[in-house]
Amino acid sequence: MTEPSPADEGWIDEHHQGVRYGLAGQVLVDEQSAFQRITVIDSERYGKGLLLDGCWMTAERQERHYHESLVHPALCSAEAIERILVIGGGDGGTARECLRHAGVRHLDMVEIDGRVVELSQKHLASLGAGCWNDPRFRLTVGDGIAWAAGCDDASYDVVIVDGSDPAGPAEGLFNRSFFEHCRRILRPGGVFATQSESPEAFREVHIATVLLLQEVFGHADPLYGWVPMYPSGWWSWTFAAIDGPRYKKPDPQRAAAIAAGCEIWSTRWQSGAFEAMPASIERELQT
Ligand code: SPD
Repeated sequence: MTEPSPADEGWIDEHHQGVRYGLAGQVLVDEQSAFQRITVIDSERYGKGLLLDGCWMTAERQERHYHESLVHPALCSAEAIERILVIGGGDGGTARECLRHAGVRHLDMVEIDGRVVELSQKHLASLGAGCWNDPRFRLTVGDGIAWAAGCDDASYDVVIVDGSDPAGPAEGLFNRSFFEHCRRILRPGGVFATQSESPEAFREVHIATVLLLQEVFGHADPLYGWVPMYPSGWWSWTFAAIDGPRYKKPDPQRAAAIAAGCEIWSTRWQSGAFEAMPASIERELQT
């Protein structure tokens, strides 16, 4: 999928299918953890950024495109939002956005690589911001797939998967048995959300993920937006629920409470983003 992020005369690139997606900047940290290669960079355009196994994960001045899109359609639409599970999300951005919702009472974040958390806390502190010390937040460094398999039925109101691409430690975050556990551990009226790759640069994975979620949950729809540093820049997040596409109907009070603090997400943006399905993907999802 990609070469490990070579620093090439002041450029840091993700290589994907013969295309380079790069930022001008310098490498601050480049190390191998027990799970993956972790690279932290400082770029001119987007500030400090993180790559895992040579693939862009996030950057200080671009992360809101990704985290607001993943979190708010789910947190604004689940029947209740008292108990939240985030699988992955070691940079803290997803937890931070969840905890902006006053209705959240407890958030478990299960991240497989503790080194990603440590380096994010040190170099990308604005991503997690106050989440690390929020009394509602509990971090477990461990395997999110095993965590979901070990939970009681109906444990969470919202389950969010913030993993990397389906290779290495994140591979199991795209398969049927994992999704079935996510469905099982959702409370009635709950919502599931996952990043579901690019409809252009990861087209097959994207389509397979949406179809599988539709089969497992009964209702699942992708929302399309942009993360300019990712392959193709065009990205998707897919939401699923058992009792109907409730993720398309944000609660007006919850939406109003967070709207002013959002850079990308709004109810208007969200309705357009659910509608912005490319025609050929729509045909493929219908066959
Ligand atoms: N190709 C990149 C997919 C990355 C998804 N996760 C990003 C982590 C941000 N919290």
